[in-house]
Amino acid sequence: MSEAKRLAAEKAMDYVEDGMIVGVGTGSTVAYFIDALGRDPNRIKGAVSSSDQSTERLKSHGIEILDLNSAGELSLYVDGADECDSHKRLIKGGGAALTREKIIAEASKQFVCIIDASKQVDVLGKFPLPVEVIPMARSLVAREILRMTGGQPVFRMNAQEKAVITDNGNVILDIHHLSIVDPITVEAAINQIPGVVSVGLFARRPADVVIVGGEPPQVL
Ligand code: ABF
Repeated sequence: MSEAKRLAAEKAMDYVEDGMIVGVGTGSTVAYFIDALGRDPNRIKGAVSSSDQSTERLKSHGIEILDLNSAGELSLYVDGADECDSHKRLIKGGGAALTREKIIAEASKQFVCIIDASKQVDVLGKFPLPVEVIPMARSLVAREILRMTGGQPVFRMNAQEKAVITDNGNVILDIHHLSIVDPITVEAAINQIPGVVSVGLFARRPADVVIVGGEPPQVL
């Protein structure tokens, strides 16, 4: 799949204009996009990054990192996704960067989502839905989500069996066994639970353009 990811990332370069500040997501597909930006790092004014991981890669190419508060509204945000439905609604957060990704998506006029075909689904929810949670609220949020959705919350651990800690110092619950037929309602309901920082459903603010990598790439 990595060739498809690379092809989607290359196609996203069509949306980059000289002098732009580009919002940059996280993940292996976005890594190809960062490398493409890095071929001519001075073409853009800089990037607003969604994660420490992307920040490092952008810096390694000599691309300036800008603060969203000073950048204002962005013209373009490019990011990957874990699942995408036919309405361009997404599940994101497999890389634990969902909160910053959501902030940048909201701050951007155009959100271009780059995926390979394996991410396309009819109904969202097969990929466990990530929810970023304030550590002290973990059990409360897990109980509420179970009651509300019937989905099974799992506390995300790393390979060393330690809690995954986000760039914001919080933890992640992954909600398994969901079939999300009304993503806007589910997004709003989970967001209402005290202790939830953000939910990895991008339904209220979906992608504007989806590029599915292939020969040729498909632009939806
Ligand atoms: C991030 O990277 C996400 O929100 C999503 O979890 C993931 C997609 O990863 P990849 O491009 O590595 O498949 O943007």
